[in-house]
Amino acid sequence: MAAFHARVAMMSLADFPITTRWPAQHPDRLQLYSLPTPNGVKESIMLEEIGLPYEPHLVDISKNESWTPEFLSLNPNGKIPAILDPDGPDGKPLGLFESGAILVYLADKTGKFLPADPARRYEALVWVFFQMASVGPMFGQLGFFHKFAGREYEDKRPRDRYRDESKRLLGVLETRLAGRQWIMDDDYSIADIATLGWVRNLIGFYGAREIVDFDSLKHVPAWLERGLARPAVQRGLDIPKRG
Ligand SMILES: N[C@@H](CCC(=O)N[C@@H](CS)C(=O)NCC(=O)O)C(=O)O
Repeated sequence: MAAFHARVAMMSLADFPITTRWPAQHPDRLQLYSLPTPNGVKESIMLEEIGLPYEPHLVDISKNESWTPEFLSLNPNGKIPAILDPDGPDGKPLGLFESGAILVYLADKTGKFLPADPARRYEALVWVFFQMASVGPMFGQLGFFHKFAGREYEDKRPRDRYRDESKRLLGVLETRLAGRQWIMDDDYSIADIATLGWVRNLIGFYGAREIVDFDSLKHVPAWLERGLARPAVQRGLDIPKRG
């Protein structure tokens, strides 16, 4: 036990294999390993919003860089985003993956964008989990079957299934946002940050605007516009810059 503690205490960023492939120019700053995809931009938007100094590293998933041993040493699930915070709990470095967990960590670290009141905190987390477990996976599958390789499949039932489920989820958001500026009323939160990029991507890059009847909605489009008007969101959508 004592030996373990001594080892942890001595750890610096250089002890994390990911830094051999993506070296830290500023080892005192939080390191972000990402790409501006709907999951990746959650963290760049959050980091821009909170103003914490950080160093972004581009992980090119089209070149399978997230499956390299160096990346897998930080995220065994082989997917962006991941972070390494040199100043984690007790001042020790902390590595994290899973975009929702990273958002919660950054919110707790800075006391921003997650309500402090316990009941409201859990309510906000419900919507973060709703994005993580439903919006992201369903919209992502619709992207595959509507825009990417799955488009060629003759059998349209998978596409239709994810289209219907995506539409249904947009309806849930529509109801939640009726009479609200943000998902948590006047509190812009990590629930919005988690979800904005996915809705933008669904109707933009995935080209699914018509098939999910986006223009029949009122509150979701207005919320999206409000979100996209935030300067930190605009900056975050382009970080790390694609090579
Ligand atoms: N549940 C994960 C999902 C992350 C994820 O799916 N990342 C995608 C990009 S948006 C990725 O890295 N894909 C690369 C691959 O699968 O090869 C999270 O939220 O962090």
